[in-house]
Amino acid sequence: MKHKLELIYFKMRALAEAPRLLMHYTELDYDYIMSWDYYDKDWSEAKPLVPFRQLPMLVVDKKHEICQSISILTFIENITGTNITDPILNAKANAVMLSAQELFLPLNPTINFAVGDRFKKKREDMIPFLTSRFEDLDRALKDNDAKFFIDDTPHACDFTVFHHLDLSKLLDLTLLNKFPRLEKFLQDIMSIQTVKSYLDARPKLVDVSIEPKLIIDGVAHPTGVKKT
Ligand SMILES: N[C@@H](CCC(=O)N[C@@H](CS)C(=O)NCC(=O)O)C(=O)O
Repeated sequence: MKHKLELIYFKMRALAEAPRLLMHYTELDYDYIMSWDYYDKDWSEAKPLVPFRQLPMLVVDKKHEICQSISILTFIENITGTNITDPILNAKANAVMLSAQELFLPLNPTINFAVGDRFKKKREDMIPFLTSRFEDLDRALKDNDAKFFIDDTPHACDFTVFHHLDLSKLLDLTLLNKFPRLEKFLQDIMSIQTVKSYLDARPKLVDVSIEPKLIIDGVAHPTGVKKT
């Protein structure tokens, strides 16, 4: 059954990214809608209307509101048949996904919003944590001996890892140098044609640490929850 899918979010490269990557990989049609266009309200007024008062949210068939990025990913896997049915492998995939998701804070807000000395301080503070988590992810890939974290096709956990590793390059381009297996993983994801097309077309995130902006349809918009 084909569903109508509307992904509601903001001007940020953060938690909507893995769901978008998975939807492009599985070639699912969806509309990406800014919260102010969906609700026709500022975020402060829209927030109380969202079931868990944060975004992203996936609206299915104009009726079902699915919050929490991981629930959105799980739903997409289930409707596209890319879910992992083996309970052990499914649990292992979840461990990878949740371990990557823990990188959200402080990585994503720092890249999308922090500037100047605040950016530098946050970068310095988080590098030990990022490095240690990268070691774990690197080991998980090596131990697994497959192209991706579970097998030779990417799943939600792979796109979650991809998003955070990819974002870390905007924090410090050299961070992943010590992890050639993770770099290879990034290349393998980026070389999937449907994913590559999305990555090439998505809004570019520029002026990180100075005045972060997304280039949407050729226009630079400050990152954030406000209509510009
Ligand atoms: N655990 C949630 C976190 C969602 C979240 O932190 N959303 C942020 C943007 S990335 C948000 O809605 N910020 C606006 C607010 O909290 O008012 C998920 O994975 O979806």
